[in-house]
Amino acid sequence: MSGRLAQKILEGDEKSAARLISLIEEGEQEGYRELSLLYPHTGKAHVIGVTGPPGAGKSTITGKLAVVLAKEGKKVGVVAIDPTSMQGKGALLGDRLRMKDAESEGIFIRSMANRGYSGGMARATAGAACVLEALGKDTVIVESLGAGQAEKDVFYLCDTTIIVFTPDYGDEIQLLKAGLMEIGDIVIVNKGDLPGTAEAQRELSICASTRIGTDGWTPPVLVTRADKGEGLTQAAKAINDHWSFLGRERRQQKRKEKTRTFVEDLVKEEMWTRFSSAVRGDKECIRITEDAINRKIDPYSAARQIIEKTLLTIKTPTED
Ligand SMILES: Nc1nc2c(ncn2[C@@H]2O[C@H](COP(=O)(O)OP(=O)(O)OP(=O)(O)O)[C@@H](O)[C@H]2O)c(=O)[nH]1
Ligand SMILES: [Mg+2]
Repeated sequence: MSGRLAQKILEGDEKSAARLISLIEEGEQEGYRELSLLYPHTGKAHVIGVTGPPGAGKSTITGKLAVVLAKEGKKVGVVAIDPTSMQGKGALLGDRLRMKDAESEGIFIRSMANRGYSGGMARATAGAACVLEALGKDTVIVESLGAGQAEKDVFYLCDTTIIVFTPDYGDEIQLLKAGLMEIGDIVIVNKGDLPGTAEAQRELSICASTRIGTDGWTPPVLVTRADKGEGLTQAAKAINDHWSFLGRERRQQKRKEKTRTFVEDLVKEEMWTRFSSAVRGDKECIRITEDAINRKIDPYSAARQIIEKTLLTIKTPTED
């Protein structure tokens, strides 16, 4: 175990932090070894999630909020999961552009690719947040598209989650809205310059007041005009209020539950990875599946036979 990167990160070296995040993103075992050395140094930072539908203004809000919070004296780091980064570097540059104020303030920003796999994203994001904290950040903002379960998993890791909507969301977003409202601690109606803003705020306030799984916190519904930087001081205040509301006890409780879920998810993910690599190309497993296709056996028995056969042969992946 080298620990060289970990050591440099703890000394505040940003290049090493960027390097380690890349290793984690690529799923390299070496990255996880370094991360394990950082983990004991973390757990105190305020992790803030910013989510919502595509184009709602998440990056603009994230960049401007980062600046407001930094001006309050916080040490801010940003992780942005880019929904379109699979198409190349353009989108990452787009994020850069939207967060240029933050970047010029010296705020550490890291864009990560959304590789389209579930679970892996939460794993990489949690890792990146941990690296930023080890680097000395006390406030970490995570931006991600709030669409599928994988994206939602990312927010299991946040202390405060902000949901960004716009006044022009259509009916198709109703379900998404309901799902997102469950995890939101602060709701923002961005693009307050568009018609329908007051109505959207009213409607979302009703949703917020009936939030499921209520912990005594009613999510405030704020209006912003992020491109002009309007409303972000209030948003920062809401973030600070929520942090105070959580206090030590609620925060610990929330993290306890989230860490438990996260560990379970990692077990599921890793089990599945190991299981599928054991099954892949295995002649007997292929034969069992074919028997099910030809109705020689039923699919339930086929699945059981494959599991029983494979469990004995699953190996620990080699470290390098
Ligand atoms: N009219 C208006 N446009 C805004 C406002 N805030 C952001 N925008 C614009 O909306 C567009 C999308 O903003 P982003 O910040 O990239 O939105 P996003 O949610 O991060 O987008 P994705 O990450 O691609 O889902 C950009 O062109 C912004 O300039 C606003 O308050 N009003
Ligand atoms: Mg964005």
